[in-house]
Amino acid sequence: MNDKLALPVGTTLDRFIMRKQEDFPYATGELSQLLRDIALAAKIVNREINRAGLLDVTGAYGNQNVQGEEQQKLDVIANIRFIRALRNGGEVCAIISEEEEDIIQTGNTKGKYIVAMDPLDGSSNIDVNVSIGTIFSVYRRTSETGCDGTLEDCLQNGTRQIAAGYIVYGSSTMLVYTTGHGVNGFTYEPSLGEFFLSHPNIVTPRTGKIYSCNEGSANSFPDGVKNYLNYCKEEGYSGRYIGSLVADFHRNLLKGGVYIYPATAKAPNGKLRLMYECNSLAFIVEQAGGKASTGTKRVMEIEPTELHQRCPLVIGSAEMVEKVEEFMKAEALVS
Ligand code: AHM
Ligand code: MG
Repeated sequence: MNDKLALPVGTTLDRFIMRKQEDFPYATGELSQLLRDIALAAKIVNREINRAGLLDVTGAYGNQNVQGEEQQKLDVIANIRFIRALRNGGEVCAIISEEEEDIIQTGNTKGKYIVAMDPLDGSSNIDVNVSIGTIFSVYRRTSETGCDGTLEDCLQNGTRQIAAGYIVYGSSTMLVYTTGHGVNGFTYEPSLGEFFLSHPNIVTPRTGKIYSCNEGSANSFPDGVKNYLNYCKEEGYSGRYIGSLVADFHRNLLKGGVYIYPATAKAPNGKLRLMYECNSLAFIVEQAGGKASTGTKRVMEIEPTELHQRCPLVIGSAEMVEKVEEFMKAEALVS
């Protein structure tokens, strides 16, 4: 018999989540259920994305989201799928979504958790077959159960996350998540309809040779970032920018690198959203040994004041993020 056939099939996401639950002595299984609900929605969204060229789901929906950006049909579909899965699961009382201005109350007033999510990030890439992703963070509510989630429940800083993850819909579909005990990655096997553990205990390299930013906006980057980009070129680093945060982040997480979306003239506070883009990836990168900064301070320590707040983001290999901070600091001293 072929030796490979004698090997076990592998660890499914469900089994992994169950095993991890046993590591927490008082876990009641609610967070495990919540993670499984997210995985279920991810499978459904993955199916829709894979059919994107065949069905009439690409292109603009003729609507704009709360940030005034063009909403794609798949954004809307993904938003509906994730909300439905979380509502049906029963563990989540309120959701913040990039696609909706206000807090979404699920009606599960007994739910202990809050989810912040970008249901489909990088959506301008859908029509051209480029990787896109879902990003999420989970918080425990601070208010008593029995009523709707409150604004205070939703506006907790990133250090209070109890789980975060992303799904990258790419050459294969992967779900990567942390509950604060390291980072694990699962690859989707479509014929079996299961995610399998493929990247256990992800540790990001201390440094790398990839920098990722939209250099088209470089004229309006802070001088510290401009100087850092010159340094990257002198060092012979590679520039890699997909324009899909999850995909750029995922590559840099595995290979080592830094992703930078600083303040620009067009986006004076940066473009990316604190609650469901920056904080979620910050938790993951820190758990993998990397760093996430605004260029001057740790992202996860920002006290949020608005649901859709933006912040500059420098994220990736620890030494590269520190180097950007050094350049920013040097420039602040000069001016
Ligand atoms: P979105 O949430 O509207 O999809 O915007 C976020 C995306 C990120 O995925 C990506 O890194 C960034 O916007 C690209 O922005 P730009 O085109 O300004 O480089
Ligand atoms: Mg987004």
